[in-house]
Amino acid sequence: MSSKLRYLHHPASQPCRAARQFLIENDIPFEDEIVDITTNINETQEFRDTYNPTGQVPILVDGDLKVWENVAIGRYLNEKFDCPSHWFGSTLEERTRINQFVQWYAYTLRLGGGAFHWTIFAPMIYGTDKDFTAERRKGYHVLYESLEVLENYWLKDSDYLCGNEVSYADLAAFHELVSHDAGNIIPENVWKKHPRITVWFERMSSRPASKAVSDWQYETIRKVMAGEMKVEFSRRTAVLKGTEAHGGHNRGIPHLDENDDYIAQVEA
Ligand SMILES: N[C@@H](CCC(=O)N[C@@H](CS)C(=O)NCC(=O)O)C(=O)O
Repeated sequence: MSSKLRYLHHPASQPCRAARQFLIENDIPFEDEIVDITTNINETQEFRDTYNPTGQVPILVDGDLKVWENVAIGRYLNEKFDCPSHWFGSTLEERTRINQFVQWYAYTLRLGGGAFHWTIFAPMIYGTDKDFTAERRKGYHVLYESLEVLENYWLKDSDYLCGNEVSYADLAAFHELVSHDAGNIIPENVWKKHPRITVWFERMSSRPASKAVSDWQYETIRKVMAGEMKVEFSRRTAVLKGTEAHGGHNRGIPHLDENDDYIAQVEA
C-alpha cells in the first residue's frame, strides 16, 4: 500500500481547492482522489465511518489519520512538512491574525458561498422549477457583508489578508471568490466598490498554482452558464450545508426549522 498522502476532494469545492493549492504551492506529494459529491456517495454511513462523520470533503488521509476541515488540513501539512512560515505565521501576532481570519471566514465569507450555490448548483440539484430567492438573498447578504470587512479591515493596510506575504488565509478566501467570479455572482459595480479586493484577487489569480487549481471550476461553470453542459446531480440534498433558508433541503441532516422535530427526537 502506498504511503503517499491521499487527498479526497472535489474541484468545485472552495475549501477543497484551498487545501489543494497549499499542497501544490509547497510541492508536497499526494494522490488526488475525487469524491463525486454530485451523488450521495459521501453521505453514506460507510463514507462517514471511514473518513468524516460530516460526510464532507476535503479529507486528507495520512496512514491511519484522517484530517478534515480545510484549515486543519493546511495546518497539519504546514507542521508536518515544515512549510515556509508565511503560510501560518511565525510570530505570535502573525499566527493570531491568521487564526482570527480563518475563524471569521468560516461563518461569514464561506457561508456567502450560498449566493453561488443557490444560483448555479441548486437548480440542477432540486429542479429549475423551484424558487431559491430566499436562499440566494441570504447568501448575498452574508457575502456582501463579508466583502465590506475584507475591503475595509483585512486588506486595509496590506497586500495580502494577513500581512505583506501570502498566507493560508488568502487561499481560503481566494477560492470563495473564484466560485463567485466563475458564476458571475458579484456584479461589476460591486467589484468596483471594492478596489482593494479587486487588486488582491488579481494578485492571487496570477499565481501559477491558483490557475492549476481553479481551471476546472472556470471551465465547467462557463459551460454550464452557456448551456453547453449540465452537471447531473443524483443527490437531492444541499452541498453547502448551513446556507439553507428553509428546511427540507437536507433530508437526513439535522436542520432546524419550525417544522423540524429533530430536537424533540433527540430529547425523547
Ligand atoms: N468546513 C468545511 C466545509 C467543507 C464543505 O463545505 N464541503 C462541501 C463541498 S464545498 C461538501 O463536502 N459538501 C458535500 C456534502 O455536504 O454532502 C471545510 O472548511 O473544509
